Amino acid sequence: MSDRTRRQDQEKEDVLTRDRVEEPKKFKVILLNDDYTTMEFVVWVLVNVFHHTQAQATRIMLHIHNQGVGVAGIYSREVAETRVAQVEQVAKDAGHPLQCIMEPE
Ligand code: TYC
Repeated sequence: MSDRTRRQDQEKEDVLTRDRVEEPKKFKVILLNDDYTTMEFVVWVLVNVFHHTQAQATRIMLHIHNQGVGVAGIYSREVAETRVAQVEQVAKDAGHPLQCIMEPE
């Protein structure tokens, strides 16, 4: 390969690297298990805040109950922040200690 071809190849690669579009960051919204929040309320949250079906919500709730934590959904930063705030609000209103956090995917 000539020096010129090598240089052209390198320049093409530099442009590809420079112009690569980053994937927007995603965040996991995670529910934590506790001994006091009712299973029924957690399923209600998963249906009404995270829009899971009743069957999927029940599976996720049981996973959290058995494993200690579970992912309710994966969203953009803004949507994840909104979901966390919604869970905190409905849990507070209902008098449940349910904890919800977000973390980078
Ligand atoms: N462990 C709770 C109970 O036995 C149920 C529960 C499930 C609580 C999931 C929180 O994120 C949670 N009543």
